[in-house]
Amino acid sequence: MVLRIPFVTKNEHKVAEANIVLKKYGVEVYPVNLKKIEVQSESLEKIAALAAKIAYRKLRMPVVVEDAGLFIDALSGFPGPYSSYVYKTIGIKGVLKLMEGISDRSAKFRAVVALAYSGGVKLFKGVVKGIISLEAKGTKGFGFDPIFIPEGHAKTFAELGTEEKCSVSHRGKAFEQLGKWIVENKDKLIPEFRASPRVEAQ
Ligand code: ITT
Repeated sequence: MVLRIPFVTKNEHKVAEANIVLKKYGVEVYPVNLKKIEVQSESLEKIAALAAKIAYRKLRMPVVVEDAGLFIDALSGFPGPYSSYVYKTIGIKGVLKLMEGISDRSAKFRAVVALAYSGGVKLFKGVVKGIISLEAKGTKGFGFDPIFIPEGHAKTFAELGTEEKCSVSHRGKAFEQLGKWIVENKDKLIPEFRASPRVEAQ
């Protein structure tokens, strides 16, 4: 039996990447079209936890949300929690421009996955270190993938492709932990799905 859990996100890439990792744990997430309430905060943990809590109140069944961001060392962690806004405004070109002439190109992606259920909110975190490339390369993935080269690789996430990205990525690591936790705590979650009238809601 596959345990299907709603994932509040409008980003279908996140869903696909999560499912690559969750498959081996007998878990699958599916996107739900619910507004993800994002508080203004510098903390991905706070943003994800509160969004999950609110979604749980609405859905009344275990639910997952994720907040992620790109943190560039030379820019004091910018864009961090503002990654989505920065991507939509100045975009990849703008970030490369900000990095012009900067030799320290180290950066990291962070992801915080929040699972809300009757027992509260559990957080699962993942980080991947790497560097910002000198130019955008590759067509796979989404967001800042074309300018992020993970440690130990010579290619950007957008050149590597989803499977390889997930084996090292922030999201891959965070969802790995979620999968393990669910396997160990299935007894706590399954009764809640049974009790919910909206178990198959999508
Ligand atoms: P939801 O909030 O609906 O889940 P989103 O794409 O807006 O989707 P975030 O708020 O977590 O997600 O935004 C983080 C931004 O950081 C995202 O829009 C991307 O630009 C970037 N980002 C996060 N993870 C990424 C990844 O794996 N690869 C490339 N860029 C990523």
